[in-house]
Amino acid sequence: MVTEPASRKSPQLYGADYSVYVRIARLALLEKGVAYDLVPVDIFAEDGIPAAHRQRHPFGKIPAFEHGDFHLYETGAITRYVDEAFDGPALQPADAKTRARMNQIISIADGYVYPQMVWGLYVECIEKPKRGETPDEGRVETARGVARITLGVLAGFLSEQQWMCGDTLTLADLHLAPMIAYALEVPELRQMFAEYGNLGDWWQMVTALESFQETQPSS
Ligand SMILES: N[C@@H](CCC(=O)N[C@@H](CS)C(=O)NCC(=O)O)C(=O)O
Repeated sequence: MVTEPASRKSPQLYGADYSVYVRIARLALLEKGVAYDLVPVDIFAEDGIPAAHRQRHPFGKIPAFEHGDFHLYETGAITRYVDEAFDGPALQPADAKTRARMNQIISIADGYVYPQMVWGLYVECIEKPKRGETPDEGRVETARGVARITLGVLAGFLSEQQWMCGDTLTLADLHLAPMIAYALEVPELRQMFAEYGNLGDWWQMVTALESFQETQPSS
């Protein structure tokens, strides 16, 4: 976590460190070497979403982002902006086909990994029992099926390369990482994941990133 307040011109990221999407934005900022302030917002607070946050994000989600007088929400837009507006290593492939692949993987993460592997498996199988609630078996069964397809697809993208889009880290890896971190807390997902050696190799590289270690959720 960034502990020292960054300068006023530095970007402000509004959110909480447990959030998958806030972590994706933080990973991109850290990989670019951009100093930023993480401004705490708890959208699950008992008294509801703070009014000031609704101004920043009309849909009441996190993260929201500010760079000077430029305001932005939606994580994919934030990470692409961070990559393009700041110096540092490029996090998007220059080649049209590889960039399209990166965007495809980000869509797969948003469309299938987050709803099914985070909500359908992690929340149902880990979070709900912790709260004394019973998992919805139908929901878990659907999520299981999508997870199987997703892991096969991701392993396919990794064949013959280290990162999702070639030999360098891109926004696709950063978008998937916080989602996979929650999903791997589910024992049956860990078993499915272990069937693909290249996914395991990729995960080792992801978890070795300083940015990944620095953004571990605090609870
Ligand atoms: N499409 C949004 C999704 C953001 C999102 O779903 N954030 C979650 C936290 S990881 C959230 O704010 N959830 C609160 C809610 O759904 O009420 C993005 O890309 O930023």
